[in-house]
Parts: sequence; structure tokens; C-alpha cells
Amino acid sequence: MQHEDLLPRDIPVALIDKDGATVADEQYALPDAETLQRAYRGLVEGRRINDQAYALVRQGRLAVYPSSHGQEACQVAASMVLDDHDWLFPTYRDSVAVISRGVRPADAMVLLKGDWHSGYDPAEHRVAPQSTPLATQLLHAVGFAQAAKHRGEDTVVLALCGDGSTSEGDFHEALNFAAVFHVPVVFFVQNNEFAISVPLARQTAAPSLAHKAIGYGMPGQRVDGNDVAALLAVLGEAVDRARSGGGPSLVEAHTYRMQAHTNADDDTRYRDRDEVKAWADRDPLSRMQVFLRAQGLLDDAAQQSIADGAEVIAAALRDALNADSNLDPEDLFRFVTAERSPQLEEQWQLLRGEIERASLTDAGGHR
Ligand SMILES: Cc1ncc(C[n+]2csc(CCOP(=O)(O)OP(=O)(O)O)c2C)c(N)n1
Repeated sequence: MQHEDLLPRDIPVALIDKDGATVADEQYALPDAETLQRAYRGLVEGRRINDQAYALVRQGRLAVYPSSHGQEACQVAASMVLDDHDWLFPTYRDSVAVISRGVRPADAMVLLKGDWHSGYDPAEHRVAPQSTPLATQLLHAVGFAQAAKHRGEDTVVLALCGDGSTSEGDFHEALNFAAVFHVPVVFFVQNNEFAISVPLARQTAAPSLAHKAIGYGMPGQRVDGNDVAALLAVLGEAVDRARSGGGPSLVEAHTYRMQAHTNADDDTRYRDRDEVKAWADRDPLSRMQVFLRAQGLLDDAAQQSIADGAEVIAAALRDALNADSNLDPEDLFRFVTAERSPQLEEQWQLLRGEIERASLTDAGGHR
């Protein structure tokens, strides 16, 4: 590959514009109709799950929810471009991508409820636990992909991270190792313009995040992160390249976090309402709806049936989270380390004593 072929485009790849009209592209083809219809269903369900989870936080049923409202096209495409035997390495913001891979929504929320670190079996769904420490999952993804390569498997690993995470040392180490050892991994950065309250301009002076790729010797590409068709095409190409021995690459999606970072911050303190409104006009879901309807690929009945299906998913999520967790606090000690230090043993005994005293008090009905 020539050096200039590693550089991303100046203008992110787009195949469907914000008004739902197609954009011709010499390099990337529009996915077929069935794929786009499936993607639309994923967007509707993803949006409904985001909004339901947000409401569950307000009701005290979830401890925290980093919503991907506005980023659903990235989430759905990240899942759709992978084969069943491929692996996804997500972050805390990627619940919709995790669910799109087949994880039950309530199981994807276990971490955010605070019950366990992960509520699903990673091996069953080929989805690593959602990572909260920034960029650490990129290194895990590279190691995992390197192991698959050694075993002679054709597994591709898609590793997700946000714009802020590209400033972490782990990001550098992961990309450098992946490029030097030609590892079958795709790094997918959802640039949603903010790392909590820190805007992109305070995060990097690079022309774009995808420009970082050439420094490691891998191709970088930029894509409209609210255009699911373009995401499927660009990520799909990157996955094909990795699978056929072409090595790693970096894809940067330009998108926007429409809600606060989590329920713990107030985004009106650090960003302009006009900016948020401008991004609402580029919504990934409504542009796809307009496009499909104009193409005769979506009618009222189909639209209603997809919306009804999303309601069923939301209702199941509500029911599951409205039930109280049945947790044994001692599991904290049972499963964290294979061998316990004397200090952990001591802490466990202290906890046992507390639990015993509490249950005696409960039985006696007084303190
Ligand atoms: C190693 C590490 N440092 C700091 C934090 C605290 N932290 C949590 S989210 C966040 C911002 C991350 O922004 P970005 O990577 O753009 O992802 P986004 O939340 O926008 O999806 C920070 C600094 C953390 N979780 N891990």
C-alpha cells in the first residue's frame, strides 16, 4: 500500500445524507435493500432501548446509563458487520451494540445496575465485558486477535472506543502492536465530540482521529457516523481486509452524543443548545426512515410492526429491572481472586459478621 492510501478522506464517507437522499460514491457501494431494512429495525430497537434505560435510571432501577442516543447507527453497524464467530470489544457506552449481537437487554444492563461486572457470558455471544477503564479493551482486543491468528482462525475483532480514549497510552500501544504484528483487528472510534465535558478540540490537534492511523502504518478512514449505510460499507471493508490477512485499520465515525455523558452530569453547563439542535437534524434514525420510505422499502404497516416490536423489547427490559436483584454480597470475595490474601480473608470475615448481626437484628425485630 502507498503511504497516501493510508490517509483518510478529508470529508467523511456518506452514502445517505441527512435528508435521506443517496450520495454517489466511487469506492463504497450502498448495502442491499434487505441489509438496510435490517439496519433500520436495529436503529428503532436501539433508540427504544436507549430511551427506556434512561427512564429506568430516573426511576432508580439502573445506577447509571451512558446513553448512545444519537449514536445508534454506529452501534448497529458495529454488530452487523461481524460474523457470528467474530468478537466485539465494547465500552460502557456500547450497550446497544452488545444487545445487537444477541445479548438479552436486561443482561446487558447488569453491569450498569451494579450487580456484577458483566451479566452475560462473553464466550456465548463473542462479546467481551463492557469496559469502563478507557482504552484498556483495545489492548485486550489486540491480544485476543493475535491469539486467534496464531491458532489459524479467521476471527476478526472489532474494538470500540470514544474520541477521548484516543488520548490514552493504551490506545497508542494497542495500535502500534496491532500494526507491527499485522493483527486482524478493526479499531472503531465513535467520535461523539465530547469526553464528558471536554470537547474534541481540547483533546487533539490532529486533523482528524483517523489521521492517527498513518503514524502506525495502518489505513484510516472517516465516515458519517449517523449514516448507517456508510458505516456498514466502511466498517465492512475494514473487517474484510482484516479477515483476508490485510491487517488492522482505524475507522473514525463522526457522530454526536445527544444526551449528557451519563445521569451524573449536566450537559447544559458545557455545550451550546444550538449545537445539539443542529445534530438533531442529522438524526440517524429519521434519515433512514425517509430513505427507505422513498425507495418503497418501508410502508406504514412495516414501520408500525417494527415500532411494536421495539415496545415489546422495552417492556421486557422494564419488567426485568423492576424485579429486585437477589444477590449474595459474599460473591464479591468468592469470585474475584483465585487465591485470597490474608487481608481479603479478614475482610470477608468482617462482612460475614455484619451480615450475621443484621439477620439477627431482623429476626428480633429491633436494633
Ligand atoms: C483510564 C480512565 N481514565 C478516566 C476515566 C474517567 N472517564 C470515564 S468516561 C470518560 C470520558 C471518555 O470519553 P470518550 O472516550 O470520548 O467516550 P464517550 O464517553 O464519549 O463515549 C472519562 C475521562 C476512565 N473511565 N478510565
